[in-house]
Amino acid sequence: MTSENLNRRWLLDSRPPGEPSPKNFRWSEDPVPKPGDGEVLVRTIYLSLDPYMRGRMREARSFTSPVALGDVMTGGAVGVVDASENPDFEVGDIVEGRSGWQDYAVLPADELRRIDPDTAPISTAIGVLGMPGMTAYFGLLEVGKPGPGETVLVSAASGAVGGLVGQIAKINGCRAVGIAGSDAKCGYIVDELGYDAAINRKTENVAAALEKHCPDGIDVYFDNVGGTILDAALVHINMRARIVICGMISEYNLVEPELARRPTRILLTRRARMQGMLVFDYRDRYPEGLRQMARWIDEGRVKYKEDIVDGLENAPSAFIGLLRGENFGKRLIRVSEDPTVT
Ligand code: NAP
Ligand code: FER
Repeated sequence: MTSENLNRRWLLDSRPPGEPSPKNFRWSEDPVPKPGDGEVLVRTIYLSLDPYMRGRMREARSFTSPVALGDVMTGGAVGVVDASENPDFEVGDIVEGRSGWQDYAVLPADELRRIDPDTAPISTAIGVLGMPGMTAYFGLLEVGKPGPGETVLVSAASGAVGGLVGQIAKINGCRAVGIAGSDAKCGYIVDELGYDAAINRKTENVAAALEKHCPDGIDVYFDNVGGTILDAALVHINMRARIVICGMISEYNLVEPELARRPTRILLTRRARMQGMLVFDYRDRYPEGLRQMARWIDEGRVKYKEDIVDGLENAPSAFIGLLRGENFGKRLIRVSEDPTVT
């Protein structure tokens, strides 16, 4: 799938005002770069597609700088070392790093994580055993602080983060209720992941369904979507509830933030805590989180679902589809053949 002597890349060509279009991305074929002293050339195998990439397309700075116009789109990836000018890495090593939307990237060795292909499928390094997994783990346990018998509500509940949050809630003895965008996703989270109830946000009245499925109210709301679903959830929060503001995907493509009146007064009267979380704050504790998630997978207590799209050329349409909710599980691009799969 990759070319022997060219680096195929997706560059940011323009900034979308609302929903991104394929026209915002420019395809480019450039020479394969050479690693300098201490650097490593990595060939991409799996490219992660994540909602935060919509933020990188904006001019505003957030947890990191925006992608400059004409630069390659940023993104985490799993790849194989193709050439190394660093004694710590050999050709053939599997690594995770910020390669971006391209076949090849030169990266400093200290920004690479070595991946053991015998521990788990290597694609998990950008999923359950990577950034989304750590978001679910630390977001729920450290910010949500769920207690046994409590009700945990999760939105985008079949997704890369949400699919894991519900399972970790169950491991902690909670009642887990998920909101998802199709009957197939709702069936999957109850039948496969062990959620106690699911709400289809497209066919059900979310407010009425929350009343029905959270009869004792909500103690932890793990919010991935913001907007009207957050408003509906707030109405049902209990005294001293914790609301984990993980993401607000329903608002990412809005041209202007909706200025509707929001029910934030409920936070006051219920002495609830609504707190933002950024996974990178827990970087120093990733080894603990990764060890625990790997153990749960081995024990069969945590399952994960990948939504793999073949071919780097399909990255823009697959990303636009992710923002529309077309993915079912952690969306990633298979850029080149996985050498660890036989
Ligand atoms: P994901 O859940 O695998 O995919 C996104 C999902 O969002 C879609 O499948 C869709 O699910 C839902 N969605 C899309 N448009 C929506 C809308 N208008 N209203 C409601 N739901 C909508 O993605 P992910 O990687 O796990 O990310 C989930 C959230 O976590 C995102 O908000 C992301 O930005 C955030 N995040 C935050 C951090 C952090 O450090 N704070 C780290 C990672 C991710 P349904 O079809 O089921 O509705
Ligand atoms: C994400 C959404 C938002 C995410 C990070 C952010 C890593 C951070 C935004 C900011 O710092 O403004 O999915 O994932």
